[in-house]
Amino acid sequence: MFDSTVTTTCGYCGVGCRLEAHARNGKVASISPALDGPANEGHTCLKGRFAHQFSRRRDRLTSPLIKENGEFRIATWEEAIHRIQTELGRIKRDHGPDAIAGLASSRATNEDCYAMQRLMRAAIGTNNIDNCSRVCHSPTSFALRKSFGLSGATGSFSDFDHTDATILIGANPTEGHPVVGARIKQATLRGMKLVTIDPRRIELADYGVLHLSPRPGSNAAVMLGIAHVIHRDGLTKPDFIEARTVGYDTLLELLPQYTPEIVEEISGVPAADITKAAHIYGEADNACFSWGLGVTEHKYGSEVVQLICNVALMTGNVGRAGAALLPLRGQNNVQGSSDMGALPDTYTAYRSVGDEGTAKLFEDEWNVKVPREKGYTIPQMFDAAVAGDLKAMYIFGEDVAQTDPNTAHVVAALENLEFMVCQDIFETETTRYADVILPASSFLEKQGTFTNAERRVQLVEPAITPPGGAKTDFEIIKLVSSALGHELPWETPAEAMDEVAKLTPHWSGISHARLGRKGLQWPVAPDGTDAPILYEDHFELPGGKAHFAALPYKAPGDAADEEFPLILVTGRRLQHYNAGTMTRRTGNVELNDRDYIEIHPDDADRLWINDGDVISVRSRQGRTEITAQITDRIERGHVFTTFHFPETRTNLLIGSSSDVNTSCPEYKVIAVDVRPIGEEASLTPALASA
Ligand SMILES: Nc1nc2c(c(=O)[nH]1)N[C@H]1C(S)=C(S)[C@@H](COP(=O)(O)OP(=O)(O)OC[C@H]3O[C@@H](n4cnc5c(=O)[nH]c(N)nc54)[C@H](O)[C@@H]3O)O[C@H]1N2
Ligand SMILES: Nc1nc2c(c(=O)[nH]1)N[C@H]1C(S)=C(S)[C@@H](COP(=O)(O)OP(=O)(O)OC[C@H]3O[C@@H](n4cnc5c(=O)[nH]c(N)nc54)[C@H](O)[C@@H]3O)O[C@H]1N2
Ligand code: SF4
Ligand SMILES: [Mo]
Repeated sequence: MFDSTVTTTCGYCGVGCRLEAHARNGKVASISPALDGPANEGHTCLKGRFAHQFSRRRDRLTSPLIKENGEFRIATWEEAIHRIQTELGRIKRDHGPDAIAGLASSRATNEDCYAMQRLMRAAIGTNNIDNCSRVCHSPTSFALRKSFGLSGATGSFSDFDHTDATILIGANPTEGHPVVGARIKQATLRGMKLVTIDPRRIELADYGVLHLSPRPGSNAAVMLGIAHVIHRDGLTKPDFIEARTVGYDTLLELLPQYTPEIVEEISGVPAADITKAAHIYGEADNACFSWGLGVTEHKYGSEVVQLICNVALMTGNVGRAGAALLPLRGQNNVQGSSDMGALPDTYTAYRSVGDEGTAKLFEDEWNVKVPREKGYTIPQMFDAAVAGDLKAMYIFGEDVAQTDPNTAHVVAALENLEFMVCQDIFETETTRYADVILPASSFLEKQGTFTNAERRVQLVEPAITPPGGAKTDFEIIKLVSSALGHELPWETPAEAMDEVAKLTPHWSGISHARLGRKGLQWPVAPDGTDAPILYEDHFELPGGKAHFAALPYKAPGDAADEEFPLILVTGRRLQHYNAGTMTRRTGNVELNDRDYIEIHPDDADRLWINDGDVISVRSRQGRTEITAQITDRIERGHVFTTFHFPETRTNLLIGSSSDVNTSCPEYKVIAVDVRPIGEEASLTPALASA
């Protein structure tokens, strides 16, 4: 019935489901779950299983495009590469390498991202390279490194199968990570006590023993309140604290200020519920934490992750099966793109670009001089482009004009560049501003590896070939690098991974041949032993000890007032994926064909809004129009929407407030004014007002 079947890894979310992709007549005919996939154990969600028709859509990019007199025309690969060589060469000569910046795609493979950062560092000569983790879980990465040492989950999804209690905060896995969502449901049926913390009553709240609805941006107070009760009621593990941590005393000085009553005032969560949550977690033999963007995409997102780590350390819930911290990383390879050094301040495995030994290691391998100064983060790139300091960008697999905050600012930045290259599988909001568009390959058409949210490096295999004249990302990056004068010496992605293994201690035991059907969780020793559980006997910080962080609650960057009385939270829905370039081109669009904004029945009544009305949403930053959905899953005073459809331009509403340590945007707290259209007639249109 099928011409061929390959076992591969899903290219949507960070769960990393293993899939069997069946092809017929050069197309993907169907996809089924791999029964032995360690993260999915025979399950998938509707994206992994059914959302593959995008791969042969007529509007796939199948040849390079070059902009001439404002219009794109079809070009040959030679013309496109020549144009890139000439323009980037000129800009580097005239303005220096730091006038050029690149983005690596967290949707693409480790090998693609490793090649991209080498291109930027070795062929161009700049550390101006970043990836989508910046707007997603960079706060998680920062905090886990500060508290424990390594940038990754401390355990595996299987920890949910034998833990006694889990606090799930700021994540909605039945929509964002459905296979993990189902695993959490199963765990509750077996008796695991689940506490959900989310301003919205997410589906999993119905499976838990307790649901807390904090005001958006008040997670820090909730975590400090839980720590307060754990200490006050003697639920700590003093032996663990003594033997394996430092800094507890400073935390203790802070905790008296966070009684459950004070936390209730800040967060709106009843004091009794704070106490109850602390007891559920603190009394369990083994307990887990899991979190998502409701924690990270805030002004103090990285600090909240440190406060979560505190609670785990106080109770000794780290370094054992069933006692894990499991951030639900977003894109299929956002863990990997960062591990590969596609970041402005680190090489592979988060080793600093300023570290002489590390820089020398790469210089010797690549035979070029590399810069020691940190490069621009994504928001710094846009600021520099607006200021005229950044002249060119090479954007690989990221739709910044739709997904980054403050769309008007992003568009101004892209318009101000002298030259821009986009490498994608479709034309997007971002490719409009490109000078050259390079047609690339989706996860169904290439070979390499993705690293999931459990640090598991898994193989990706092509089920079909790239359409028309499209090439794999790996081939394209090699072509561009070579045109810029730096040959990437690998024939295959497997050879690129061998270079990573050679230069990266935690990856030294990884090779494509060794990954097999189940992958390996880094760190992997030279003999191939991997690490499902981190920190069993020491933390990866000086002295082997974990660090408590004494960080007080601080108010979020935006707040409701008379002019903007409601708080908008943005996030995701099951049927669509981020920019939606892929899922909007599949049957999923029949299930959900637009963004809509959730509003509580009382607010809707008060504002004269009916279910299904297209309403006006205005923030301090901009304005847009979205269809209303009336639901009591959301609290009074809050509204919720997504960013999956370009027509909505949700991110016109988002300002520039961001995490204090990592500049992850505050996508989750935006004060807005919402009203029926018509009352708005006198206001200026969206882009103009932004
Ligand atoms: N179907 C689908 N799946 C996806 C994606 C997709 O677009 N669609 N995207 C992928 C990506 S890139 C990512 S990063 C993940 C994201 O997965 P999640 O982290 O689950 O994503 P969100 O829906 O953005 O936000 C999670 C929850 O945070 C809550 N929240 C907001 N503010 C606060 C707060 O102050 N406190 C608390 N406690 N909660 C708050 C929101 O109400 C929301 O329910 O999903 C991945 N999977
Ligand atoms: N308002 C609001 N905005 C948000 C968020 C939010 O919660 N609220 N969440 C943020 C988060 S967590 C994230 S991760 C970002 C995601 O933002 P993006 O990274 O921009 O979104 P994606 O849809 O994941 O994909 C990016 C692009 O990669 C292309 N692509 C997919 N696969 C490949 C491939 O193999 N090769 C190439 N070359 N291209 C490929 C797609 O066509 C798409 O254009 O959005 C952020 N934006
Ligand atoms: S849960 Fe995530 S990895 Fe698994 S099939 Fe769905 S989108 Fe793919
Ligand atoms: Mo993400």
